[in-house]
Amino acid sequence: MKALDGVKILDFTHVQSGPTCTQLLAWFGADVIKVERPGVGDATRKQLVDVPGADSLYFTMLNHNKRSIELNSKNETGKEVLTRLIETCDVMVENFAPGALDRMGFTWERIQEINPRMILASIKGFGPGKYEDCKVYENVAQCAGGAASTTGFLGGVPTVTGAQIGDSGTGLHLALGIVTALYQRETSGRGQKVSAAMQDGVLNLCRVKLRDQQRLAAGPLKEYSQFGEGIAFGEATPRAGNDSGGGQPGRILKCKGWETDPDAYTYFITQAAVWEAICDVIGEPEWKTKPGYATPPERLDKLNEVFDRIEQWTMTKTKFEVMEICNPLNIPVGPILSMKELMEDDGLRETGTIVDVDHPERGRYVTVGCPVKLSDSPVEVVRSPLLGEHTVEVLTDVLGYGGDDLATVIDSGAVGEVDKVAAE
Ligand code: CAO
Repeated sequence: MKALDGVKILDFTHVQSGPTCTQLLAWFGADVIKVERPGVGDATRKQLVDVPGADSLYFTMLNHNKRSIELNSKNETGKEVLTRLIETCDVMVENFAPGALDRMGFTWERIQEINPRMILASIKGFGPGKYEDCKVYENVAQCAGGAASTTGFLGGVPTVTGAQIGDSGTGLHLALGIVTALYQRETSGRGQKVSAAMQDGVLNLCRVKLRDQQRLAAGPLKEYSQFGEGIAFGEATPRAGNDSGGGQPGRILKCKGWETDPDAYTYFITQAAVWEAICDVIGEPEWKTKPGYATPPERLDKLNEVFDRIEQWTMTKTKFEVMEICNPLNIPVGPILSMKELMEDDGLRETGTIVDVDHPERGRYVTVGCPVKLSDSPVEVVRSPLLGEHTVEVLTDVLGYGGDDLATVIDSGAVGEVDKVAAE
């Protein structure tokens, strides 16, 4: 038994934002049927290829637990099959460029006519307004949603983050919208349109930076390093390097081995509640009572001095030793972990967050499993489908095609090349 057992998803998504969303729904038990252009498929299948002839990791890591049907949605027979899929499914998810679904002839009005219980969930770059027609990729969303202007170091260029907050972040937002709409349908009996714009999703994740924008009106942001450095604030929330985004000052500090290991660093938070323990650990016990150091407000103009001193100590320890010493004292620290270290982390493997998957074309690879754990709906990560692997299965088992009907659809070319012998 899985949480979303019985829910059928018509997955018309591609690249990253939409597939992230439908992969989550598949992990929670929904039957996700990915509709792909015959002979081509999701463009990511052949992007950043590392094993010639095999689906790329970009595709496989975003499309687990789904079925794939090849279908030309611009061909008349293809449109008939798509119409039957809309009749049968509960949710249709898409992240085409603005207007693409309408141009196929499947407007929201038409979809409601076909199936009034259908939930149409869409990701676009921007919401309604002057940019609504624009195509958008990850980094554009990070720039337009406020992440880039607030990431990086003061005086440096705006910077994008490695976390895919525009694509995967918006996919997460959309997944919540979908299950919420499914829940409302239980009482309303109707479907609805669920929209998530990547700019909005990024801005939502940058909420604390909009908080700081408004706090600027009340004076300098004292927890930002630039305050202690005597650098005046401008009109907008500045880039704050690795300063903590909350009320407890924090920094990334060098650890033993930093000269040769680019990830020999720790994040160190000078949480007020454990200040005394920090003073003892770094060998500055007099700071516990010394005027100018004893309380958090007094320290705000001395953060560079305080963190320089803490760093003198962290540089004598590895990032894991810092963790071992500070954790029992309740001092919040965290090692900077590389992708290599994460991939080899036994704990993450035990919880199913890092998983090995076997694939017929590419062999074994590592992926990120479901990051949300439901105690009554365990997740088993199943490899991504090959292009059109389930075309006949979906036509027959899900849509009820058979005999001459099935032969007509296959011969029309609308569903790509299928093994006709097997289909019979
Ligand atoms: N059968 C026939 N045609 C199909 C099809 C199918 N099964 N699947 C897709 N197509 C067609 C679409 O109808 C569209 O045709 P038209 O341009 O004639 O309407 C065409 O394929 C291309 O679709 P697209 O415009 O969505 O794709 P693109 O590669 O040009 O743009 C992207 C990609 C991501 C920029 C755009 O889809 C977009 O802005 N999406 C919304 C925002 C988003 O999700 N961005 C994140 C992407 S992840 O970084």
